[in-house]
Formats: sequence, structure tokens, C-alpha cells
Amino acid sequence: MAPNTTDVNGVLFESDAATPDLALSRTPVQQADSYPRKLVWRNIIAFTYLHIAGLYGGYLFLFSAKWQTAVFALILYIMSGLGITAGAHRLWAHKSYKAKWPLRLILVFFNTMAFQDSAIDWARDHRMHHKYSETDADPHNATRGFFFSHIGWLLVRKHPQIKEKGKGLDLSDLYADPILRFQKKYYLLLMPLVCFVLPTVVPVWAWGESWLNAYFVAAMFRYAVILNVTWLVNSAAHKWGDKPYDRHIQPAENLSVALFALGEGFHNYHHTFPWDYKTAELGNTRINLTTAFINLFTKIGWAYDLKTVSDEIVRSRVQRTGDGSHALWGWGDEDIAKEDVTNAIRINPKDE
Ligand code: ST9
Ligand code: ZN
Ligand code: ZN
Repeated sequence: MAPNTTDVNGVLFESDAATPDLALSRTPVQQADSYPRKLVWRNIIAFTYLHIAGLYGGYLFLFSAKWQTAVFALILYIMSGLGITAGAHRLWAHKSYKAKWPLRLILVFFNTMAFQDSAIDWARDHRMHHKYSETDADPHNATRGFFFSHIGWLLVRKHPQIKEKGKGLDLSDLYADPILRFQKKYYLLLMPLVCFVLPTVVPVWAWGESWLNAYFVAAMFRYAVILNVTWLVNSAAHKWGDKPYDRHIQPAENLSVALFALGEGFHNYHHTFPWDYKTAELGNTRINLTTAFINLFTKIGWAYDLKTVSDEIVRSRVQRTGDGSHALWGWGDEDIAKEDVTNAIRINPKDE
């Protein structure tokens, strides 16, 4: 798929990288302010309820729930988080690695628990986000402000450009997967069971938790937190942070987001090299749990064909388009021996 540089704003897959200066030739369209917002009251009411319930759940998490329920909520947070990061994002939206069916089944289960709509729909919007970043065809166009890119985009009808330009997306790989088709077809049945019923029933049944604590902590609090952490990648990581790889784009390196988002948040790198399964330059699995998870499944062969980017390509891009903040190559000091600094900077030089 050869990108049309007059229309497309960002790379999506490895094959798009043949146009390395795409970032420099982008032509953002900014008509959003003149586009009338059509509020979706169903969503406004649902998200208001969710946030009130989530806050109450946070209170119960701290002061009332059994410790088993708190641990359970944390485990569900990680499981549903991986359903987004390792599943919807790195596997399905970006095809940055391949997964055998048992792993895809696990990921689709985790993904359904995260309730961010079916993985096919999530990947469709996310491909638009990369291809048309910060334009009206980007579902959470960050040029419309922090609130819009965080949650506002889910409270209004989509901009016509999203539907118009979205017709050109190739989603055949997603529809070819029977597991993804099954999830989409039965989503309204599966999602409530896995995201709300299961997290509520297990603590009551397994360790005698109250229904109140189980529902508000393991279901509502956990769901509200994970949604907001995910949305922070669209809002905060498109606003604050260094741009060591490409200073011409809005996505930035945001460590605080990455810590909560299981390794997503190194967003300047990710928008520059979206096909890298690590979504970050360094394979530091201590703060990139998703990378550790994929690496683990590589060991048993369920994850394979992992795509990444060579040091040479990263370095040349840093020197050409970075903002000078890259710890190793940012200031272009040729006297520093690459190996010495690489070993000093990389917490785990072998890329786990
Ligand atoms: C949620 C998603 O929260 C969050 C995603 C965040 C993404 C983050 C990415 C960051 C990187 C990854 C980091 C992960 C970190 C995770 C950390 C974890 C610890 N292309 O949508 P509709 C067409 S979901 C092509 O209804 P409206 C299509 O024909 C929360 N065509 O538009 C479609 O029909 P169909 C829970 C497109 O009516 C038709 O338009 N979910 C495209 O304007 C209608 O589509 C909710 O709250 C496209 N991209 O409504 C539901 N899009 O689908 C929220 C649309 O049949 N959504 N078309 O093919 C909605 O209610 C609605 O979508 C709406 C817009 C009201 C927002
Ligand atoms: Zn982004
Ligand atoms: Zn992405």
C-alpha cells in the first residue's frame, strides 16, 4: 500500500516506511471548529455514571474491599490492559507480530474484558488515527484539545471525514480472522459477561466479598481507570513530552503514561515507527510489560514474526528529524562510542 503523501499524514505498517519523509510532507486539515458537534446523550450519561461509580469504587478499593478483591482488580487491570496493548493495538491494528490461535483467543478474551468496542472496530479507528494523525479524519484529533482527544470524541458523532476517508482502509486481515469475527458478532452478549458480570461474581463466590464491593471495585473502578489510562495516550502523550525521533509530529515520549499503560506512552517513537512490536525504542520490559508478555509467548512459539527497527535506522532518523533530546544520538556527538553509551543507557541491552 503506497501512501499518498498529499493526503496521508502518518505511517501505519512497515511497508509504508518506504516514504521516510512522510512526516515532513504532511498537510493537516483543520476544519474541526467549524464542524457542528452532535452530542450523543446516551454516551454522556453512561460516562458520567461510570466516572461517579468509578470514584465510589476507588473509595471502596481503599477503605472497604477485601485484599483479595483489590488484588483481583489489579490482575483484571493487567489482563484487560494487555487485551488492548498486546491485542487490539500491537497485534491487530499494527500487525507488528503474528500470534497463533491460542494466543489470539486469550487476547480476545482480555480485549472483551476491556470493553473498548470490538477489536475490529478499535483497530479500524486506530489505523485512521495513524494514517490521518491530527486531522479531521483522526477519530481523536488532538488538535481539537485535551478534552476532545481524551473523552470528548466518544461523546459526539464522528466527523464526516472519518467515515469518508475510512472507506479506503484495508481491513481484510482483520475480517479474515474467525476469532475476531466471532467477537464482533456476539460483542453485545460477550462484553457484559466478561467486563462486568464475571468481575462481580468471582469475588462474591470465591472469597465471600460483598456484591457492592465486587461490582464497584473489580468492575467499575477497574474499568474507569483502564479507560482513562488508555485515553491518556491520546491526550497527554499527544501533548506533553520530548520528541527525540520526530519533532514535526505532536505525539511525544511520556514516561508517566507508559508506566500505567503497560509500556504504551513512548508515543513519539510509536508514531515514527508504528510497526515495532515494542512501541518503544528500548525493549525495557520492566516498564514495558506488554513487550515482556509478547516475548514470553515468543518463547513457546505462540507469538512469532516480531517486527522491530534496527539501531541504524533509529539513529539516522533521530539525527535527521529529532528534537535533540535523544540521550544517545540527540546532540550528534560523533566522539561518543556508540557501544559504550548503548550499554550504559539500556537497562537490558539484550532486548530481553
Ligand atoms: C473506547 C475506545 O474507549 C478507546 C480507544 C482508544 C485508542 C487509544 C490508542 C492509543 C494507543 C494504544 C495505547 C493503549 C494503552 C492501553 C493501556 C491499558 C492499561 N473507518 O462509530 P460509529 C462508519 S470505547 C471507516 O457508530 P457515529 C461505519 O460505516 C469505550 N468507517 O459513528 C460505521 O458503521 P459500522 C466504550 C467508519 O455514529 C458508521 O460510520 N465504547 C469509521 O458517528 C457509524 O460508526 C463506547 O463508549 C472508521 N474509522 O458515533 C462506544 N468509523 O460500525 C463509543 C465509523 O457498522 N462509540 N465509520 O461499520 C460510540 O458510541 C460511537 O462510535 C460514537 C460515534 C458516538 C463515538
Ligand atoms: Zn497517537
Ligand atoms: Zn498505534
